[in-house]
Amino acid sequence: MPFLVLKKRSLFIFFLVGITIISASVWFIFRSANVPVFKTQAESNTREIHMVTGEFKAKTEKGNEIEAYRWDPGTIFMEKDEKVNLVIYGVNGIEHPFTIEGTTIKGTVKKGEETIVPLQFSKEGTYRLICHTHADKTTNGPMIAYIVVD
Ligand SMILES: [Cu+2]
Repeated sequence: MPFLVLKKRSLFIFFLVGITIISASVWFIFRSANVPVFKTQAESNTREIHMVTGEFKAKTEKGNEIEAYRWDPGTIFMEKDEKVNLVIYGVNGIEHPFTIEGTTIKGTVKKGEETIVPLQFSKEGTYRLICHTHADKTTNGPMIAYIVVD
């Protein structure tokens, strides 16, 4: 009898380990499909701020269609030297290649994908996140968000 109990228990443990490995692999595969711009380690002292790409659309009185792509939220706030992961989810628009003014940070946000942008500023100020496809009203913008660091 003790032998049988032991066998059942080890089978159960084997099953548990199996389930854990399978769910970890599924999680890992799902995560790596998201193609972050910069690889980053999850750190407990890194705050996450979420953003999406959106679109405003309207018709003028003459019947012309006008539209503007937007980062939403359009303004985010962070402390000087604070570590933030800006997680941008592409909803409207196929692609948004961006840079952050005054830095070397650049990347592309694609529809249906999440782009993770690690941020840390040693200087206070307002930094503009600019989409280069929709930079002003002539190109269905301005698609500019403001990162306020103080
Ligand atoms: Cu854009």
